[in-house]
This record gives sequence, structure tokens and C-alpha cells, in this order.
Amino acid sequence: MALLPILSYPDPRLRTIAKPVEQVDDEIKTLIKDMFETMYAAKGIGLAATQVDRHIQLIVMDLSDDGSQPRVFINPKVTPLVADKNTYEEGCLSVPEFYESVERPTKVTIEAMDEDGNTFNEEAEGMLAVCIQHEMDHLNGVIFVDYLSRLKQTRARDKVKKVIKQRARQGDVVPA
Ligand code: K1U
Ligand code: ZN
Repeated sequence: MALLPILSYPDPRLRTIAKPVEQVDDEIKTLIKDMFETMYAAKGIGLAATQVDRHIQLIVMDLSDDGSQPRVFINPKVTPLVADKNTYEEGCLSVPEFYESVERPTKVTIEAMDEDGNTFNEEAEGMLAVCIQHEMDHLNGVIFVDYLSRLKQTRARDKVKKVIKQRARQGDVVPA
């Protein structure tokens, strides 16, 4: 297994539109394992392939407190089920240590394939709905700060620069 470097905002590679996965082969299965390892090491609850510079429609997620509920979404399609929206304070592993409120539909349907290539359909609300919409945005080249004011986007850039410098000084993470 391997820890993958995570791209940081405003890296232009985060704007790439992901292509569908054609076959769930050994290469994809290795990438899934590496993405889980990377997500858990970064203390995240989700990770899109875009964030590790792989531009395919693949998301990993674990919303449990103890790493016991890994979920894989391949070629996901997410559709809002209701017009109601909720606000949630979001974070992003590509915008480290920056949190802001984002409004999104409260309830969505998800159609996707799992790691065995089986298609499933699911209704989602709460944290699953928030997280899957955030990760779908990554696959479409959208970052949660895009929903914020110019001033907040500037603050996000400044924060990321500062965190990258701090981490480099501590010898923590090598930037992607
Ligand atoms: O896409 C990502 O960068 C992962 C992101 C998922 C996410 C968290 C909160 C709201 C929407 C999407 C993270 O895991 S950020 C990490 C983090 O700060 C966090 C971890 C657990 C709960 C809440 C935030
Ligand atoms: Zn993110």
C-alpha cells in the first residue's frame, strides 16, 4: 500500500473533469486501497481520485469514528431528491485547516458501482448526502471554496500556503 500526495488548492489539476472507470481491474483495486490509506492518514472522511491526481470517477469514504465503514463509489451519479437545502461547515483535504459553511440539497439519490463492480442505488441524507455531494464536485473540478465570496477564497489560499509551509518545516508532508 502507499500514501498518495494530495493536491492542494489552488492547484489547476483539481479542475480536471474525471472520466468514467471502464473496468474495475487490479489497478483500480490497488488505487482504492491506496486512497483509503491516504484518507485515513490525513484524518479525512472522504477522498475523490481527482485529489490524488487520478482523473477517474472514483470516491472513497468512511463516515464512522473508528474506520469500520469503508465505502467505495465508482462512476457515481448523484441527484437531488428535494428542493430543501441544509448548511454544513465543510472541510477539504485539499484546503487544509480551512472550514466554511456550504448550502446543499438535504436529500439525494446515489447510483454507483462498488469495488466488486456491482451497481447499487441508495437514498442519502445527513453527512452522507453532504460528503457525496462534496466529493462529486471534486470529480467535476469544483472545490467547496468556489461557493464562497472572493474574500473567503483569498483567505483559503493564504491558509493553504501557510499550512504547506508549516508542514514542510516539520517534514510532515511533501507537497504534490
Ligand atoms: O474531499 C475531501 O477533501 C474530504 C473531506 C470530506 C468532507 C468533510 C466535511 C464536509 C464535507 C466533506 C474531509 O474529510 S475534510 C477533513 C475534515 O476536516 C473533517 C473530518 C471529519 C468531519 C468533518 C471534517
Ligand atoms: Zn474536498
